[in-house]
Amino acid sequence: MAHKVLVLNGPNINMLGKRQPEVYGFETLSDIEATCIKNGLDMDLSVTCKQSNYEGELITWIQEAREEFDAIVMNPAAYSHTSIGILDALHAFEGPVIEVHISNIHKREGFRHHSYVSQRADGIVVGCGTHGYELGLRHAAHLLST
Ligand code: CA2
Repeated sequence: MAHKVLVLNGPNINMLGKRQPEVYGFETLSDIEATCIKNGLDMDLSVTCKQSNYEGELITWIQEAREEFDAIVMNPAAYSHTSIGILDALHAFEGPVIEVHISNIHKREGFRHHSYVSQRADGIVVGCGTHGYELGLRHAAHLLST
């Protein structure tokens, strides 16, 4: 049976393709989600995508994922740099967690260089553009198969 992977996106990712294309490109969240589902099929993964601008909603979805999903691929967006709550929720999730950032956060402002989520992540994809989601899914598939 296909492994189930939750692709979670945090605040402002719903604005992709509408503003700051020089940083994040022209793809929209819908484009990214459609590509994740398609790539997932090629990797024998059943992918579900969710996005929220609310920290508590993301935390609830991570808690619920314990029952439903085998892995999480997450772009926590700005909450990467601030949220101990999301880190704690991810610590309670037992499967692989892959952190994705579209931009190279280490080339940007100092406040983006640290991610709380990285303390839990089993893999981190940074600065590969939206292709990073495919790389994250591929690594999740690899970890789930070994
Ligand atoms: O590079 C990434 O993927 C980020 O997680 C994107 C976040 C940013 O806060 C992180 O530091 C790095 C921002 C998400 C998109 O924000 C937008 C804001 C306005 C217009 C378009 C996108």
